[in-house]
Amino acid sequence: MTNHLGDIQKTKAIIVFGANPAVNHPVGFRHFIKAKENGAKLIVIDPRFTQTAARADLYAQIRPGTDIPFMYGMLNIIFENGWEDKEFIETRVYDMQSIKEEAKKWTPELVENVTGVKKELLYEITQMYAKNNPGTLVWAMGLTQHTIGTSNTRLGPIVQLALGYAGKEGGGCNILRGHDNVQGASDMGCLSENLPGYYGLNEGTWKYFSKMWGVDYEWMVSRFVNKEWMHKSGFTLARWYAGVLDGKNGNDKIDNAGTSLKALVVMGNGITSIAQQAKVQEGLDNLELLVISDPFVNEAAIITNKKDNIFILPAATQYETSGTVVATNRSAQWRYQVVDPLHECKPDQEILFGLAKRMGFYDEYTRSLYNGKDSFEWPEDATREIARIVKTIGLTGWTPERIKKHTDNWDKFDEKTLMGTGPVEGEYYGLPWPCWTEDHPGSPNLYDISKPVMQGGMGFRNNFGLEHNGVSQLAGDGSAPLNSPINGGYPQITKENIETVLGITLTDEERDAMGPSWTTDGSGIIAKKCMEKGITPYGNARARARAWNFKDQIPLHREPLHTPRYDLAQEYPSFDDVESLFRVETKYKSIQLARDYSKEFPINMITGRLVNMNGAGMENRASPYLSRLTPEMFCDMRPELAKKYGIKEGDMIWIHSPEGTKIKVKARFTYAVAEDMVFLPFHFTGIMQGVDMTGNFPKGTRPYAWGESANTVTNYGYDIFTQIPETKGGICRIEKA
Ligand SMILES: Nc1nc2c(c(=O)[nH]1)N[C@H]1C(S)=C(S)[C@@H](COP(=O)(O)OP(=O)(O)OC[C@H]3O[C@@H](n4cnc5c(=O)[nH]c(N)nc54)[C@H](O)[C@@H]3O)O[C@H]1N2
Ligand SMILES: Nc1nc2c(c(=O)[nH]1)N[C@H]1C(S)=C(S)[C@@H](COP(=O)(O)OP(=O)(O)OC[C@H]3O[C@@H](n4cnc5c(=O)[nH]c(N)nc54)[C@H](O)[C@@H]3O)O[C@H]1N2
Ligand SMILES: [Mo]
Repeated sequence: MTNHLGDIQKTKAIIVFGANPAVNHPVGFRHFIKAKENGAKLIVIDPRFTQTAARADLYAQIRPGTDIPFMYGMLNIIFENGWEDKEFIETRVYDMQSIKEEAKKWTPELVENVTGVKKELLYEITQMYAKNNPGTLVWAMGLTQHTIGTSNTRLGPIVQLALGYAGKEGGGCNILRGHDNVQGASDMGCLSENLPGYYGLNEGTWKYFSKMWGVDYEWMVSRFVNKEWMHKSGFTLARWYAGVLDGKNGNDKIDNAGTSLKALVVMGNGITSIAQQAKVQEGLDNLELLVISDPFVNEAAIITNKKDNIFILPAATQYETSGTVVATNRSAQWRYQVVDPLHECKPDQEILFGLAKRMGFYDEYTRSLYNGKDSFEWPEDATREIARIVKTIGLTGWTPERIKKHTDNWDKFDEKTLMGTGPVEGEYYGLPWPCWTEDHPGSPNLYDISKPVMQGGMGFRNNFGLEHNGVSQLAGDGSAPLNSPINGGYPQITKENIETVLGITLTDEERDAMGPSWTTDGSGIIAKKCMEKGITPYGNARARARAWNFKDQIPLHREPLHTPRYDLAQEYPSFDDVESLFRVETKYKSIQLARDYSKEFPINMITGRLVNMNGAGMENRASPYLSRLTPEMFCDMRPELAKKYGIKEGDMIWIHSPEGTKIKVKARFTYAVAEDMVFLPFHFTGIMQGVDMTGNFPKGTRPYAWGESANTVTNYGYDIFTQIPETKGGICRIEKA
């Protein structure tokens, strides 16, 4: 999220692509409603007429997976009418021209054909959005869960750049994050392709982290098969089972240093929430060891036929432990323990410490927490460690004391600006990152040059060199943060260029202590010097509309792997298959173009959320009150569609997927979905393709609701960059059970 929820109150227009905050972020949605009360327009683009859409001024029922044509359609109209922000593009963007050329192809007629949205409505939406300045662009899972999810999430910001809505109060990209602390979890390196703070896996970063963790780099190397494997991404959560199945029985091949996975340790994930549940079940069945650390009976243990070597460790909940969490807008909060861990529960860190002890690396694991002292204080010393090491996103100004003070005084911050008063005056709530130094107030809105750096201002990051093909990557004149000593762009700050760029002279001591660049400067001197001068350590560059290191340099439309429009799949085919993506063979074109699946599977299928359930749903289905609202798994469809198949409301139906899997669910009628579409919530499990597995629950632990999992029939398909499953673009066939 570049801005924050309260900032949405300052906008003039909100365009929502594939998010349903009225249901999934109901507290955050209050700010949308307040914005509307202030006169802002709300536009919703969603294949379903959701509760959010019900509040919209304009709503477009888009065909799943066609947001790129829709956005190019908007850009086409914007450029045709000269509604773009020419100065912004001139000084702060690299290569909008390529986008303009692609947008020309997407005439309103073509967009209507591909997306199903009438060209008059497209025009009306574009005009409303472009004429109400600034507008904010909001998205969530409706954009990401596609084979082209990454391209979707690049084109949204490009719309903002074209209109000059980036880096502005009331503008920006407000991406609504999911779980409590999911922002913090990804910041901390819970992804398989990076170290904490999004540091890439290369020798330089491993050496930096080894040094900062106080462990020998060679020891770190010794933990891997060899050095080469230190630089490779791991498996993703979405496809761990492929690591177990090891290419056998027609499963995707793996590239895992010649071995397959034998054991799975799960901490805080449902497992039943990932796509391809029939494969997940096969993966679970073939494990030698399954360890689940969870406050609830995680249903991964229930849906497997495995009879032994399954252990459920009772993890404590958030109420039984403390530490920092990071909100969707990058603000930290201190979470205080409410009660001691109940019964034999243990907080996650104690379980991890125990694991490290038994695996023989507890000393190395905790050394940096000690940081030279005799003992460490949990979790305060963990926060200090993070602040010492993570420069890239600017966690360097966080201290437990500062964060606690913010949490303790949270009533003294303004919700629209995040600015504090009284004891917290001059600081933004939760020190939203980047918070460069202990004197820095945090950054409420990213890339905002209307503020000085010491008040949260900054340009775009210089991360891709100084020039590309002879074109400067640095920002143009007049585009530096307010009061900057430099008028235009500047490079990211290194030991080598700091004196020239900042116009300072270092002492010998400073030079000796300083790391090679702002990202690996353990001494913190680079950040400190930059703050004194009002310079952003990461430089001031152009946002790239064309990213030359991506498969698609500019975002391109590619049809979902399983599309109801085979004609369009031939015109806008998916990617070539990839031999190893996060260690697993990942198929695209070979599946998409194998045959026209839509003849047999003519119905669009999308999945999503219910207000009373969360994620895999075990937590909520263990509550009789929440379960009562949706006591069983169902499928939303229009009565017109149901009639074609002789289905009446409340009938049980089979839903079949192109993979040959099926689920038996209850039909529920609604007019919220299009006539050729069904919608499935993904919060249920316990029944696998008609087989009730709930007898596997230990006595007295069966939840109050269970059913088939939508993810048994979600279709194969993974984003080419992140490997997120294509759970929002698939097809199916239905029949009365
Ligand atoms: N009650 C509740 N709240 C939650 C959660 C929960 O499980 N329950 N989960 C949390 C988590 S982890 C997350 S990530 C967020 C997710 O929050 P959202 O992203 O809002 O959740 P979804 O309902 O999965 O999907 C949003 C919308 O995308 C639409 N959509 C599907 N395909 C497309 C498409 O191709 N294009 C467009 N434009 N729209 C499409 C769907 O119809 C749906 O209305 O919610 C969080 N909040
Ligand atoms: N078809 C389809 N599938 C989807 C999606 C979709 O839209 N459609 N959305 C996807 C998205 S965005 C997400 S985020 C996932 C969500 O899916 P999951 O991450 O599986 O969702 P949760 O049910 O929140 O799982 C959290 C687990 O952690 C446990 N837990 C809670 N607190 C703690 C704790 O303090 N410590 C430990 N160790 N465990 C704890 C809970 O009991 C629960 O079992 O689903 C994904 N799957
Ligand atoms: Mo999520």
